Parts: sequence; C-alpha cells; structure tokens
Amino acid sequence: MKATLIIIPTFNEKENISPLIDAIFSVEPKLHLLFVDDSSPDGTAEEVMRFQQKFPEQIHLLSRAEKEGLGKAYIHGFQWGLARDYDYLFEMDADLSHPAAALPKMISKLEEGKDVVVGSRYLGGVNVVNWPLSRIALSMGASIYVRLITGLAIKDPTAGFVGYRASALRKLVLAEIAFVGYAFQIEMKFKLWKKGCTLEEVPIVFVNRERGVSKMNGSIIWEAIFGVIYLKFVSIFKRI
Ligand SMILES: Nc1nc2c(ncn2[C@@H]2O[C@H](COP(=O)(O)OP(=O)(O)OP(=O)(O)O)[C@@H](O)[C@H]2O)c(=O)[nH]1
Ligand SMILES: [Mg+2]
Repeated sequence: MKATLIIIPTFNEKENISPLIDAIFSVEPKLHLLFVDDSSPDGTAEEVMRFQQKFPEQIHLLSRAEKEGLGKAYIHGFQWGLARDYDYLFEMDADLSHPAAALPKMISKLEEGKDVVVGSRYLGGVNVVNWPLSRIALSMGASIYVRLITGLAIKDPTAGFVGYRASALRKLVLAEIAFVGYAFQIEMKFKLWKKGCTLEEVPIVFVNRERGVSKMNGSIIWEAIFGVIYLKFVSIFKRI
C-alpha cells in the first residue's frame, strides 16, 4: 500500500481520540495519523501523546499555539505530510462523523488514478444521521449554491472527508489558501478542479457527533457565502 497519512484537526476532542484511533486501525492497521491540535484546553494533545507511546511510528502530533480554524490546521498538516513524502493525504474529522470503514474504498480510488476522492453525504440520497433538518437544508443548499456559482459539479462540496494524491496538493500554493471553515473545503475542491484534477465522490453515511462540542458558527457560514463568490470572481481574472 502507498504511504497514506490521515490528517485530523482537533480542538477539544479528547474523548473522541481513543474511539477514533480504534475505528481507523480496525480497518487499516498500517495507516499513519497526524493530529493537528490548536492547544485544546481539554487535554486532547496529552491524550494523543498517550497513544503515541503505543504507536510511535504511526501516530504523530502537531501542536499549534493558537486556535486558527480548521483550514489553517489542515494547511500545516499538508505541509508536514508533503515534506515527508506521503503519497496520499486525507482530511478527516476527529468527532467520528466520518466512517473509517469508507477508507479502503477511498484509497482504492486514488490507486485507480483519481486525484481527489470525496466522502460524499449526498450521493444517491441524503446519508446523514442525527442532524436537525435545518442543518441538512443548510448543507444541501450550500451544494446547490456552489454548483450554480462556480460550476463545480460535486454533490457535497463542503465535505470534510477527502483524500488527495500528493501530486495534486503540490499543484496548489498552499500558503494562498485563504479560508478556514466550510469555505476552505470548497476552495480546495474548486482550485484543484480548476487545475485539471479529477475528483470522484464515494458515498458515505455521516453520523452527527455524540461526544464533544461543535465548532460550527455563524461566521463560518458567512465566510462560505461570500467566499464562493470571491473564488469565482478571482478565477475569472486570474488563473488559480
Ligand atoms: N486544530 C483545529 N481543529 C479544529 C478547529 N475547528 C474545528 N476543528 C476540528 O475540525 C473537525 C470538524 O469540526 P466540527 O466542530 O466537528 O465541525 P463540523 O463537523 O462542521 O460540525 P459538527 O459536527 O456539528 O460539530 C473536528 O475534528 C474539530 O475538532 C480549529 O480551529 N483548529
Ligand atoms: Mg463534526
């Protein structure tokens, strides 16, 4: 198997670390995991370090001083992984919303030659468990909005369970990725599509978090609404 790194941003996810590691290693025992923690006050980093003692080759931790949003944490994680020559790099939430069981299928899409594989909630229906209707409507509305404005034909453009071929990530100037929330997820997919990368969606069932607290807020939604217009506007005048 190609060297694969699963990047997991964390902010106050201590109680999800152990079940997440179990879930991933039970389907793919050889994967490497990189936790990118923004100095969570609940001791998430210490919990990761406890597992590092057990799996020193496979579990890695990047500790950042400030809470700067998921986008910045991922950029740091991508840079770390690309510098170490991983072939495939994944984004995955820490809160067990993303099913580890989908990883083998997602990895196989990269092995078949796709540049980007997206774990999609809206392929062949709505596969979301325990989200209020308002949240589903917001997320599906985002998908239609992104398609209308940018033309990006992805059913789940705000998806945060994504695998990238390292060569695809190297086509981007990571330091220029501007956004930090849902808009970050849209920006990554849009820019890679514009670079000519192949994107494929794989259906997943997304389960709302049972432990810990959501970091979603109004500013993340506004960033996405204006961010999509900004991305389209910039792409008209500048090759991105
Ligand atoms: N390092 C870091 N991780 C973050 C930050 N904000 C969110 N995360 C992590 O990013 C992942 C997704 O965040 P969530 O709060 O689950 O956001 P969401 O999935 O959009 O919404 P909910 O599932 O409703 O909570 C989780 O693993 C969070 O711990 C941040 O500022 N820094
Ligand atoms: Mg979540």
